[in-house]
Amino acid sequence: MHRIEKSFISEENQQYITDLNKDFDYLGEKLSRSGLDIEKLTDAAVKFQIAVPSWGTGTGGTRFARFPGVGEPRNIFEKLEDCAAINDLSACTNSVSPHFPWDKVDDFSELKQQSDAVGLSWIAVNSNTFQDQKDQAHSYKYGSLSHTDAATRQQAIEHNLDVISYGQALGAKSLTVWVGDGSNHPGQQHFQRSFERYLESMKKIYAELPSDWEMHIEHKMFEPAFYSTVIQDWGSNILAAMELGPKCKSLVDLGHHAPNVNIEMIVSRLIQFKKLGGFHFNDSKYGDDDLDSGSLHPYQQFLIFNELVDAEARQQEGFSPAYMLDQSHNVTDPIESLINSAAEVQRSYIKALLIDREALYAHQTANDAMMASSELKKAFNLDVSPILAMTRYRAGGAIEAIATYRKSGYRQQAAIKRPSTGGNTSGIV
Ligand code: LRH
Ligand code: MN
Ligand code: MN
Repeated sequence: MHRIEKSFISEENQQYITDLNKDFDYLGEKLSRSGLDIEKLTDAAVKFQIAVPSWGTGTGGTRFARFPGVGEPRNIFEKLEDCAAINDLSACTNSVSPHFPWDKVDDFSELKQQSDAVGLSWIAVNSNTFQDQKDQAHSYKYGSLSHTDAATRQQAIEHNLDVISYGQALGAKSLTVWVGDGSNHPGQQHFQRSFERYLESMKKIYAELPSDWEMHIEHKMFEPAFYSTVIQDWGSNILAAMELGPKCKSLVDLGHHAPNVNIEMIVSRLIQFKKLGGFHFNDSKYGDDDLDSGSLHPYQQFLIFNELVDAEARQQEGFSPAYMLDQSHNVTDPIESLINSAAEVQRSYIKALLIDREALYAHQTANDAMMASSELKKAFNLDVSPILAMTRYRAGGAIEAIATYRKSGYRQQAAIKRPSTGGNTSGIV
């Protein structure tokens, strides 16, 4: 497996470290005036990790076209290789979330060995019953876990059970279920009956969940179904999660809501009822655009982290969400987008740690809207880049991750080693 040498990264860091030390010290001094300890914040940033989606390492595409980049990974081992490069540089992406059967694996122990060797673990295995696979007995055209036909539902249930066993072989601890089930025409589907069938199928999967696993349900408002979806929103999601039991929680993909929906408030509700399972981070302008995290709405992302940090500070029971990226990269090098996006999510976390919670609570109690929102803005407006860069440096990553990646020639070498197959290796159509 090709790695970006540690020695290369540390040599590159040499040209930036003097300036970084100055910026870090200056920021440390500034923060200390507000009673904040930059070392504590840096320790928190070092601990913050977000998983990379295996499917994000290839160029995405739309239903109109896909424009493949050079040196794209052609299989799960090459995707793992790219994930290692992302983690080596970003130092905050130490796990991978695989998707089956997009990730075809003949020998799980070999894959596990390789991931152990590069210091990556596997979390949240994803099932796929939203597409038909070659040689599949029953089609998912009219749904999977909620299909009107029992044999089709059974096939979808068995696939999820297979995915759990793949996850066990890799040491994963949760199953994420997103179904495309829904309808395109009013009247096409009986809303209650389809939800009942979905719940009945999910109960069978839940019953087989290993005792130390969680099951995460992902809701999505539309696409591929354009009139209704069975798990349309967080309401249907939490109802299903409550019906299934304590090991079932909701997963929030930021792109799966109507524009302008108050996602941070959804997050707060899920936390309150111990139902926040995890996130698929991305950004969006219109729908499930899967744009780079923080590229459009960094304030919204920060407000979500305000809720998360609040729950962390209050040590809320049942709070341990899994953080993952879920993006589609159409015009950028996926490795660069994933490095950058991971850092943008980490940035939101660190900024949320700057909020003076006691002051905020006091403004809330006093109904002082101006001061309460100013408290948030004060944290958001502070540039914490030196903390992020120092975190990478101390954890063995690259101070200037994108510049170092480009200079390493990783993509050029991948282009030689991985000649294009012309096919779609990311699995995204
Ligand atoms: C659906 C989704 C879900 C899938 C992934 C590829 O839009 O967000 O998480 O598994 O995209
Ligand atoms: Mn998703
Ligand atoms: Mn999506």
